[in-house]
Amino acid sequence: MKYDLGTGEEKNWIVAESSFSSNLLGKAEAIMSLGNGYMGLRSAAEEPYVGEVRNLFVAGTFNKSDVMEVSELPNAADVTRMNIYIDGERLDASVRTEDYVRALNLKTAELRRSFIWTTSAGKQVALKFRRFVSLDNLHVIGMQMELEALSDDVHVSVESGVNAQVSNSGAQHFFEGEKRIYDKKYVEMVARTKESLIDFMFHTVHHVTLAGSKLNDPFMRMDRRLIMLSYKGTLAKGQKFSLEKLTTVHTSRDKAFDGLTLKEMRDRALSTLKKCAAKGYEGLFAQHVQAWEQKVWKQYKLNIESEDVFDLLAARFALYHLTIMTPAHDERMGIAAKGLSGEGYQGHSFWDTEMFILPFFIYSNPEVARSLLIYRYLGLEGARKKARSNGYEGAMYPWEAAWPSDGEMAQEWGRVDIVTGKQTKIWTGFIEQHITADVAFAVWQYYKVTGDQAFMDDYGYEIIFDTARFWGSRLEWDEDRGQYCINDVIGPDEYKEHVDNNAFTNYFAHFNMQLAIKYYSRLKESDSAVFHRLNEALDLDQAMEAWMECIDKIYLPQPGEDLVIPQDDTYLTKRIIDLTKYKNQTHVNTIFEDYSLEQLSDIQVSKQADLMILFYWLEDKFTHDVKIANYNYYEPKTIHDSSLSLSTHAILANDLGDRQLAYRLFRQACEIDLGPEMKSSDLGMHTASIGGIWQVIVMGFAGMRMLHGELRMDPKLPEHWSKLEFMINWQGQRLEAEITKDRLVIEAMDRVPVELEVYGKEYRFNDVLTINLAEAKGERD
Ligand code: IFM
Repeated sequence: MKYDLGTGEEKNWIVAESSFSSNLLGKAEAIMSLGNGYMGLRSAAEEPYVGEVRNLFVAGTFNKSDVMEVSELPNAADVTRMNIYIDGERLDASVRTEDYVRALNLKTAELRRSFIWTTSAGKQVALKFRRFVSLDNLHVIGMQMELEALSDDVHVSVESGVNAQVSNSGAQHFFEGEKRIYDKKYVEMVARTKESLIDFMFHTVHHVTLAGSKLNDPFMRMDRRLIMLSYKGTLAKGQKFSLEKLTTVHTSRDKAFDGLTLKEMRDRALSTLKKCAAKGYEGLFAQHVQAWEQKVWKQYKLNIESEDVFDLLAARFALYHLTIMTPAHDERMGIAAKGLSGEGYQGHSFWDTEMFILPFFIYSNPEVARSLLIYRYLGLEGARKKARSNGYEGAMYPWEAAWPSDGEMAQEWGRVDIVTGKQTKIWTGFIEQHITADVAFAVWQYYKVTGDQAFMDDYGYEIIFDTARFWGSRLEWDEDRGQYCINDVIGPDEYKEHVDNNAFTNYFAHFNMQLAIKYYSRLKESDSAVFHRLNEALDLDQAMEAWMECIDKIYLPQPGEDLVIPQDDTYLTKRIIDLTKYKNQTHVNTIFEDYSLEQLSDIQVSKQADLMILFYWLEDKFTHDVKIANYNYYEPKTIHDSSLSLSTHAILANDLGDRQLAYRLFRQACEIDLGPEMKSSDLGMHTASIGGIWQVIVMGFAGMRMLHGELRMDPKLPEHWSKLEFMINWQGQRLEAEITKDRLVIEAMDRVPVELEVYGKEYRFNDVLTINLAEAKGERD
């Protein structure tokens, strides 16, 4: 991949590849994917290749392809494929290609591809492709193709339309739908998902010119799940064939279509397409670029001045993907672990959202954070269902969530066990339970940072109470310890299954119950309508008694003599092996070439941050020395096989004072998707890691944190950064910060007083605060 192709205005905005390899298609398809949160379009080339993955996902349109499968986002019809022939020979960029460049411009969210191709008979053409998925009108996909003849007498044939002959790795989600072409140009394809019965409507129109003259009356072809129009003509040297293709995608899940008949939806969708056709690619693109400027680049205002251009590009890459992965338009939808960029994890939401992505939105765009938390509120239905079916009370959030009412969506069978040759059972959906406390924690964070009381009254308290009810019923009394334990779980470190008292889980469950106790007391005292409503619905008086009985008796693993906290009851008793080979691996999961998951359970090896994430989020519960001792103990045993690991370790390393290591880990976190490992993103983007990049920059290097409701900033920029600029929202007000080597300047944009702690000293300001960092640090030390 190339990150230095952008020059002038485009400097640090271009993610590109400068050669074509048909063996390594997945990387560019995923990291250059386009989208707007409503839909995500993987950037497969127009002309098809073996091994490509052509995906178009529409958020929230989950469907179950058969009874043995879990609900997943169906791969919608392919509107980008074109069959391109030059003198009857199929275009194939893997041979006789020069000057190949495929580039994603992060600023304009446009994908461009250009190259020169020579046919086997020696005729040459220059091709240029452009594509965007509009952030202005979420239903629109714009495409352009231009072919210039570099030889004389070049015969061009291009077939383009809507191809619904697609599947999710073979699973077919759609009934064959109705197909229609209006006025020989407006293509319409309708398809309905087989189980969830969601109607999809695809509308496409082409505008084609040959040597400047419009080409009408294409040859029209309809086949099973396919509509294709073909345009042909002959070009003299220097003449051009241009094709503009505009597509709209709508579904019956669209809120704007609520209550409409299929006919009405189709008519509306078709009329949207006609309006788009009147604006053309350039008109629609200009509106799209404007939307990116306003809603993303101006809104988030993130800037890094660094000796290494990669740092700023990586930050922008993160903002780009955070925008396109997030269904901000609809609170019934969550963020998928791979966003809308690949089939991995089937479009399901994990704790990745609450712990890795949501902090970005809480601080940068609270409205979106609110919508993502309402998704969890709506998910209480599925969470209660899961609790009941497991014999617990309250709300037990699914490890993998799809449509809010679905409940648990995790698959049951996974990779091959190299010892038995059978598929390994995936236990996460049954016993990775910390997600329930993670959701409650996220609600609390949102509340403390935004002060959004209406959200708490309408949604937040209910989540906190009902998750605490779950933990109340989940705790098990341990006679020997004389304490309540949480047995048989998987903690964040998924290489340890069926463990008792995973420290992260226990501390978070405790935190969740403590919150419930605090809010119960506060609400009861207020004697408010909210209290009475929730008390009646959830029997809080009784739950409170149970919480009070347990809260001080929950077992919270403590540091031993060496200050090491046991990650779970047995971790420290397991054997230690030399992990050098796996620590130095170039791609993840190589340990499974030597060990089965069951065997890993007996080794002190961790997949990802576990205690470290506990130290990060509940920082005041542990001393600096304890954090250091545990970092030194566990990091060497952590092989970062999960993309969720590196960003947390980078923040911790920075907190603990190792700035070089922190930067190195930050860089590695950025390279999970942007790095040289060409297969890492095949199944889609690592969205948690993308959220983690923002966290390392703002919560790590800028040292911005909220503790006990107080705002703090302890900057520790990497040595080679001369400036960091960013914004956050704090208690409803936008703050804009600039950190240089020696100064912190922070401005309260609404001129409302803010209290801020910097290196242990309290400041209060309501306009612009300037702090000399060396002095402030000196005073503290
Ligand atoms: O949620 C993560 C988990 O922590 C590690 N395995 C992948 C999941 C989805 O990203």
